[in-house]
Amino acid sequence: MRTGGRILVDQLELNGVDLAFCLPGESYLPVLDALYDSPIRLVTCRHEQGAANASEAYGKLTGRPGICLVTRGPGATQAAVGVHTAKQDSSPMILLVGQVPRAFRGREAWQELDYAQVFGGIAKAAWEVDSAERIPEHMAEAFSIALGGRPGPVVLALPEDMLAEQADVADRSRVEVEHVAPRADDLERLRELLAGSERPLVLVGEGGWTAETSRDVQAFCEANALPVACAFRCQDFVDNRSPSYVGVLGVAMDEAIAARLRNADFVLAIGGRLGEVPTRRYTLLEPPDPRQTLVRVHPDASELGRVYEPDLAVAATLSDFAAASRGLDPLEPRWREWTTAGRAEYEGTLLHEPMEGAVDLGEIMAFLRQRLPGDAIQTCGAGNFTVWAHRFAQFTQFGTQACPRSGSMGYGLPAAVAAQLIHPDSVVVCFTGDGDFVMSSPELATAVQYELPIVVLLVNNGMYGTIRMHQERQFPGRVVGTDLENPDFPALARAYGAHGERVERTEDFEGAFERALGSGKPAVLELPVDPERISPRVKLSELRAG
Ligand SMILES: Cc1ncc(C[n+]2csc(CCOP(=O)(O)OP(=O)(O)O)c2C)c(N)n1
Ligand SMILES: [Mg+2]
Repeated sequence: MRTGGRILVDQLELNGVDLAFCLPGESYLPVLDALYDSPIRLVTCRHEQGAANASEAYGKLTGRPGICLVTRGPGATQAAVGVHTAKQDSSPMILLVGQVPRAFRGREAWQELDYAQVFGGIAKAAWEVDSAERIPEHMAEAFSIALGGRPGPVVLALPEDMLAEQADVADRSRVEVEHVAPRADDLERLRELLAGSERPLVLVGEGGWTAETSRDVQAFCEANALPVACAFRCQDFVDNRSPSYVGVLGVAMDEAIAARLRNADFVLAIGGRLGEVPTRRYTLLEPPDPRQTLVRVHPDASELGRVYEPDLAVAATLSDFAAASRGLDPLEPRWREWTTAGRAEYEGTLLHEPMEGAVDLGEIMAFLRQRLPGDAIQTCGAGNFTVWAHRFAQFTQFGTQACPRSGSMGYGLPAAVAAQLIHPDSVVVCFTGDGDFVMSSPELATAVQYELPIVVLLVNNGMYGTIRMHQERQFPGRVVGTDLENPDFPALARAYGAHGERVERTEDFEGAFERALGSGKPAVLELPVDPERISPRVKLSELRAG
């Protein structure tokens, strides 16, 4: 006989869970108690937003579901942002929520919510487990749904009396996702369509990517001299130094890569969602039947015909497709010049315009490109500072970018906490803004408590810069709601027990960065920047002038 809490934790263990993020609540004490005896490392966060974002990042970095435990009502609603990101970003995640006792259900008891309803439109699936005996069955289903097809978040509500109940039930086995290989005739058709093209482009995105998938896709692209672009915040899917890599289809997209997608006559989209961002608001690829010949590869058949009508739809696990494509006889590339030109354009985007003020983010990013080891992990939230962080970074290994494709502020710090826990020996850099940082700064306490030496680079322009940029563009000079009065960030960092410094000049950055790494503690380096340079190629005064 085991309690519901014990049965649940046993299912986590046999599914290989080694780390879980929580904010405790009295609604799931039997689960916490079972974790007391478990090898699973339980990391206590300071806000459910942080716990949920950290577990989302765990799912993104490991490919196995991130586990998040929160209490009912207020805990669950605060965790919702991480569930939303896991959905938009196709990351496997399981949110476990305490629930009122079964006998009180439907009375709007204290902190009661109907989780299936609340999360129905956010998660991939959400339901309530109502007997301890069926926990193994429900957990197996939760893992299958989180990992299968297009990965995503699952929410399970756990009535507190059910967790305390004893049951005699056998465990299920570890959930593995079935691999679906592409059909031989699909590969043949792909080769034919590609052979008929002159300006092909391969586009890679989320949906069960692995390091092996990266290597195989890159080998396929290089063997055929094909240009490959990454979807927004999937920049670590291909080695950016490859002669085939031509850039990222992200927010603040470079004109050259936008034109390359618009002018392509053939697009092979491996994973990804062909969503609003990589298609630049559905203009570079026009729904429903784009001008480009479209080959769509996705493990989830329901994604294949979404928004766009492909010329060829291939339902396959991305790694199986990648391995099979690598095995295809290479074609004589009529597009070699097209690819070389794309590569040259990409290399051009790494050059930055000098920035106003004493701190030049382009220079700092150029330094980091040289300084950061290949396995360094970069995280961020949302804001214009990310445009520098993405545009001027070069990724060489899969699993080194943990950023929210959902564009959610507050993600970077908890994601850095998760990244450093998973990879204790890697350098973890969190790019953040003055607005973005304050949204999840309590997780600095988590980083201190668990002795995680993450380096936070905090770009301070004294405003919610992204929104100011749009505001000045649409309503020049009418500044409202976007100015920020900020705390003394280095002092705040030190108060948490972290290392804190303000870097006043570009030339001081290197020393400060080395001191941050050398401190062995979480570190916050504030970079005060001139608000005039609102984005790498946009000046505030020019926007205002129209
Ligand atoms: C949770 C959340 N709330 C609001 C927004 C809208 N938003 C996007 S960027 C941004 C400003 C971010 O400010 P900051 O971190 O200072 O970065 P900056 O743009 O100034 O570089 C806001 C408010 C969002 N993306 N996510
Ligand atoms: Mg700002």
